Amino acid sequence: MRSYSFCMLTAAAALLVPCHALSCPGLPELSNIPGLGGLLRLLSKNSDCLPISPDTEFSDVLENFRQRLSRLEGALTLKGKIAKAGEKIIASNGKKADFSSALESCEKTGGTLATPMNKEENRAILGIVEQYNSYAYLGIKENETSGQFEYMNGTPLNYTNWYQYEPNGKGTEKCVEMYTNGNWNDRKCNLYRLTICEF
Ligand SMILES: *[C@@H]1O[C@H](CO)[C@@H](O)[C@H](O)[C@H]1NC(C)=O
Ligand SMILES: *[C@@H]1O[C@H](CO)[C@@H](O)[C@H](O)[C@H]1NC(C)=O
Ligand SMILES: [Ca+2]
Repeated sequence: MRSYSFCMLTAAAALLVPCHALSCPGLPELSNIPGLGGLLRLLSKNSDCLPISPDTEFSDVLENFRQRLSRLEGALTLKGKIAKAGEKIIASNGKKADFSSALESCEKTGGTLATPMNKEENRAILGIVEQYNSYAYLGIKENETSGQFEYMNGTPLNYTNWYQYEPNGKGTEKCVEMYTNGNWNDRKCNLYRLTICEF
């Protein structure tokens, strides 16, 4: 059972990501929120997300909605509940889970496990790790055949922040956790770690 605030975060995040991402799997659930379904459908038809419709009333509504989301985002950021890094929004449901359950709960809400691809994103994820004072799994896995760590879609890493002498698991530690200092450690996948998603 996902919390209401986590769903709202997902809804907010969905409106802040580019339109092409609006067809992601978690979104049908959002259509059940009164008023939001229609708005999302309208947004996704509009390739550049701008209210170019001559219907000014609708663009007023949209503008108002965007401003409210922006304030909501500000409030949540201030409380350390979400973090922003470029286009990414990083958020946690505060639950600890093994790697596959954590990944699943992120994907169910239209995101994926937080995957730091540069210093700024690593810093944003670390902010959530610090907030909950708990290690978290990252969206990075060891390739079964090559033994190299890679993103969930199989592409090679272009940024790493390993702790000294890591990774050291050599095939026995196929997942990656973030320490409370932001460094990474390869680790077994069946431990309980904070779920942090990106949207
Ligand atoms: C790695 O690639 C991603 C996506 O292309 C990009 O957002 C990120 O900034 C890159 N990281 C570095 C350290 O160049
Ligand atoms: C593992 O790496 C090999 C070669 O680098 C690649 O062909 C293969 O698709 C990767 N496997 C997975 C599961 O990503
Ligand atoms: Ca290790």
